[in-house]
Amino acid sequence: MKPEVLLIGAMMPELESRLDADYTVHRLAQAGDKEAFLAEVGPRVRGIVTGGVTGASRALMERLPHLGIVAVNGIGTDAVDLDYARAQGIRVTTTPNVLTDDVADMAMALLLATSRQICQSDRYVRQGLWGRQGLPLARKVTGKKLGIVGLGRIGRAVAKRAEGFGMPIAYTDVTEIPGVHYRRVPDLAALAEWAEILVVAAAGGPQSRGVVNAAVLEALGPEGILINVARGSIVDEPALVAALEGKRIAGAGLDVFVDEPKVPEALWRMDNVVLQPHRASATFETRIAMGELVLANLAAHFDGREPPTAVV
Ligand code: 8YV
Repeated sequence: MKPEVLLIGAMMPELESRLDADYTVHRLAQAGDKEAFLAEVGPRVRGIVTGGVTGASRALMERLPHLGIVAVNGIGTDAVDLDYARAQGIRVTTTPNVLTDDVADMAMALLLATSRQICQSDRYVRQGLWGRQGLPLARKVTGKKLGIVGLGRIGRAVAKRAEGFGMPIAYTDVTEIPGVHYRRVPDLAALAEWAEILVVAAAGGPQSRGVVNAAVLEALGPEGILINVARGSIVDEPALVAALEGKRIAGAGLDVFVDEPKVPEALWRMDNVVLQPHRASATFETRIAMGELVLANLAAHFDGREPPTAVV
């Protein structure tokens, strides 16, 4: 008998085929009446496969009395009720390390695209405006002061790349990060005041909710650029829109939003904003590696072994 798992969101077709080979997979996204679907399959489900944003709420886990594992196809656990999982003895696994480079690459891509007006200039060429109309000058990247919010694996990978651009680097984190030579500025507004570009690379969740607020954006200032590749919840989104509208910051490069896939429409119209549909880990190579880890965690759990990348 194959163990039964609930798939929330999609994985690459190759990986879903492999999931189908070893498990009976119930696809929540394909269910018309989700309530009825969960009432029917819920008692048989022993594992959840979900994304970093979709996670697993307490309300969902409560409907699955034989749930033993939540395998997150991502690094973020802010959408998983970890306390409930811990209390119920439910394993939670993530896919660390394999996506670090891609997310840091995306931070640099957004940083470059926003500063150098790559998307705006691309639109200018496609609209046939070259030769007929001017374009404002862009902002230099090399040598700009970079503030990093959250110096975990991804934050450090961003710093490493930024060193190649000759950028002085400082960071805010809850503790001093050992083994790095970057300056820690514990107060986020002070970091923003110093920085010319602020990259958000912290974990989501209640401890970071809204910490990039109006005061931090004010401190970043009218020449400053905000990049977010972490979680939309870390930035006070209405305050960000207001800061951009009021030209209190110069621009933003955003891969994540508070209520995905909803993106505030005010941002669509802004030329100084570069938008991505939460795609930082969305490369072929990385999604394969993430999926392999999901499968390895599930296999270990159902074989009675320790999952390789468990967080609970
Ligand atoms: C993924 C993420 O896009 O790792 C995370 O926490 O948010 C992203 O890498 C997401 O998990 C896709 O399922």
